Amino acid sequence: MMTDTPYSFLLQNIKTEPAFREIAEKVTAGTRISSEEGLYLFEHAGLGLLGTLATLVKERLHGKKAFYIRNFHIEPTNICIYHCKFCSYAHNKTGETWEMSLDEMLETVKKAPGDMREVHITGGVHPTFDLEFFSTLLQEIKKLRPGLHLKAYSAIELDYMFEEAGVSIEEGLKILKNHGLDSIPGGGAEIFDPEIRAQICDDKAFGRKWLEIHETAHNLGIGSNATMLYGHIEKYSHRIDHLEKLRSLQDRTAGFNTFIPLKFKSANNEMSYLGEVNAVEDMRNYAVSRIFLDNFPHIKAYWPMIGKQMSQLALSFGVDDLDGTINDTTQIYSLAGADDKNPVINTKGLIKLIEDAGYLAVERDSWYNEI
Ligand code: V47
Ligand code: SF4
Repeated sequence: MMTDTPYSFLLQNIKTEPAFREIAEKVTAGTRISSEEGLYLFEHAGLGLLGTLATLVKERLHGKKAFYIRNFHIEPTNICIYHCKFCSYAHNKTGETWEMSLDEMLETVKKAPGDMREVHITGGVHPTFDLEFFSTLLQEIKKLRPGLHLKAYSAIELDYMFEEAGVSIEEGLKILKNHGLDSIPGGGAEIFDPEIRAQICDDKAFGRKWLEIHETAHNLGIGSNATMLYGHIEKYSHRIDHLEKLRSLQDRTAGFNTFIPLKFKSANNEMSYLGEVNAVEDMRNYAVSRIFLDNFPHIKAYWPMIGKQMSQLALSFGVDDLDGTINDTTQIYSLAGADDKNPVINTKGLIKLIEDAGYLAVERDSWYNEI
């Protein structure tokens, strides 16, 4: 018998094959689904069923709340030693090269409105921006704005920084933590499967290194986010493998704050010929992620990537967080053809976006404490 929830009636009336009923019963009862069941959902489930199940999971955790944060970005450089085929941002793709000095980055911090709670720092992997430079950056920002949460450097940037400095992951992370690092963003995860990774980003850190860096961070009390780049050459089985690896790491550490699916955007890169998956696939992907990652407290739709309207829709497919009040300093997606060419939104705009979609806008800090 299906557990009684506001969705029981709906679920009982979905005319489905037994496999769907079994999965629906598990999700309704709060029982974890297996990788095989996750794959089955990806391969066979329709949007209606996925939306219903994902909403059930999301509302059990957060009710009608949808979170946002006041944050801004610093992208130190677009110079990158790597050659990811999906990237439209690095200097070897755009033909333009830029790097920010320490003073310029500190100037950005000084100019940021006083109510900002978080700065997200990430960019290309510059050959000479080293551990000392990035430690100093953190320290100087903390001096200027002690209350600002520093979410900085993807595992790919960290891997290069630590290798060059000749320190272990643990030593490197301890140094950065002592200089003010609060958490690590989710970038660089792409797809963990080695065969797919070899075809889309063959020269940067392996998936297992990404996982090792995040696990070590969690063990040192540094929280982090996780991402997955989807909608290119990967198959559903690779997505499930990726989600399964994140779920088991989260079982060990509980250190991930949120999961952010990143839709492959096809403009101006070596994988443009693939085009992009449609909005239905985006919503299915959010929903399966929400259902499968039962130990992740939050699922984030990064609105500069899918656009404001699709972000509103995503709130009905398992998403509970729309990231933040980004200014136009982030270029990763605008260069790759994001729907939003000028990703700027203020707090009022973000609240309206959420409320117009029928949800309750809740401001959060970087640890998802409600403000
Ligand atoms: O790792 C690069 C992705 C990531 C493309 O932690 C692309 O809160 C799609 O990780 N199409 C960096 N994606 C950005 C990132 C991120 C974003 C928002 C929030 C957080 C967080 C982290 O951007 C890269 C790569 O996976 N990316 N090029 C592209 N053409
Ligand atoms: Fe460099 Fe990141 Fe672009 Fe890869 S995705 S080439 S690591 S900037």
